[in-house]
Amino acid sequence: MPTQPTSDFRRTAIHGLIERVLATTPVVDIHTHLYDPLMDHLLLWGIDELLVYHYLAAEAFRYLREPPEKFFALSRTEQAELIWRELFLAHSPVSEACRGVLTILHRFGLDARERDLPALRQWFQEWPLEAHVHRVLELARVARLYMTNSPFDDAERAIWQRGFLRDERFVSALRIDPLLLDWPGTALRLAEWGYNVGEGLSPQTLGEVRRFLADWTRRLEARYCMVSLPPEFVYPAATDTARLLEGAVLPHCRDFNQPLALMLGVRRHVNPRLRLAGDGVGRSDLCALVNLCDGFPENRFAVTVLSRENQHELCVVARKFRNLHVFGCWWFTNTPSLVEEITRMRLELLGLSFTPQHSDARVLEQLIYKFDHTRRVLVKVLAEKYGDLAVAGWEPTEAEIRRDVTALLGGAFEQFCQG
Ligand code: HDL
Ligand code: ZN
Repeated sequence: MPTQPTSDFRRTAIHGLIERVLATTPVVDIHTHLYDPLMDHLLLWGIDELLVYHYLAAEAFRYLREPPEKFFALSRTEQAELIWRELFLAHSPVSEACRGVLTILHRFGLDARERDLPALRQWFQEWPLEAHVHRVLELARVARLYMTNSPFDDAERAIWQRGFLRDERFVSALRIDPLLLDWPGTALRLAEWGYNVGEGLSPQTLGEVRRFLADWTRRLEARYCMVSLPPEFVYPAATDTARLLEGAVLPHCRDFNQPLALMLGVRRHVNPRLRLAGDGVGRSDLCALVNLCDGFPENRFAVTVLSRENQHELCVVARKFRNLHVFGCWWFTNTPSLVEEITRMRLELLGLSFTPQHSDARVLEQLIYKFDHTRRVLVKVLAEKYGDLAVAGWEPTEAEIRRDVTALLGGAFEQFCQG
């Protein structure tokens, strides 16, 4: 009987295998705020946009004495200079958002230690966008990404109505927050756009809302509908939101065989003076999610929650309903300590039937850091889990690990989308 290698030796061997598989398996990024490069100037990229990202702005405001309004009156370049000074020069850039900027620069082979922002700016400006997009997706090993597309954004709506040659690496998702959260205001806009809707949610109006959703799903070739909802969201309820979900959005998703993505727990404009950086978080009542999954078994729900306190309960709800797919460590939970805690919990409760991360990137190059940091945590947690299997006598093969990782990095989500 050959002597069994020690469990430490096995764990080390498995760690190396997991590292190789994660480094070479492309990811499908299922939620971003990036845009097809041909959508005019909606796609943000370059060092100034990276530095003025609202995650860093929020952290810089904690050091600045001037009011936020004064910051926003500055040019992008001046805002970037100020954030660079406060978060990188006057204080060490230890936060996850700052670390992300350094990871990006490092992966491009740039030496941030020179602390020379003008030189960094010059480097980014030398690249034609098409080549830069290709290189970023290569470095991040992102096969394709899902955009957040809103017909309610005037600039974006005009681009879709004009039409453009699509880049198949940039997939569309239809964002419908104004429809579900501000029906009175949205009813006026739909009427302007030729949909015969009244403020009352009559069958006729709900039919026209479905026509609006169908028109835009076809125009965008959108793969799913998405909405973010506040902690106070409850279902069932005598609200416009509930009525529109039941009478228009969920029937639409069934008609188009698409999941509805719910992002729960965002408290908008906690400090409106900080603009995009001013949103907060609250614990959601996940009974609403139970009632939706239970009440609409023909619908599929892809769900992420913003509150750390909701994460365990979300896993338990997902164990009850196979029409629920859990995804991402969203926004304030996208920190190494919480990604590790949440991913370990999900593996232990859900096995491989979830999607650990999406980037939520707003600036192109963020794909590099968001997935570099995610892969590091995944290596650690997956090596631990597969090592546990090996110690229990179940030696995973490379093919099995590659199959599992492909599922975790977007494969399971796209299968969930197909129903
Ligand atoms: O609502 C959302 O999709 C959030 O991701 C917000 O866009 C938020 O501002 C964000 O960028 N979080 O990462
Ligand atoms: Zn987002």
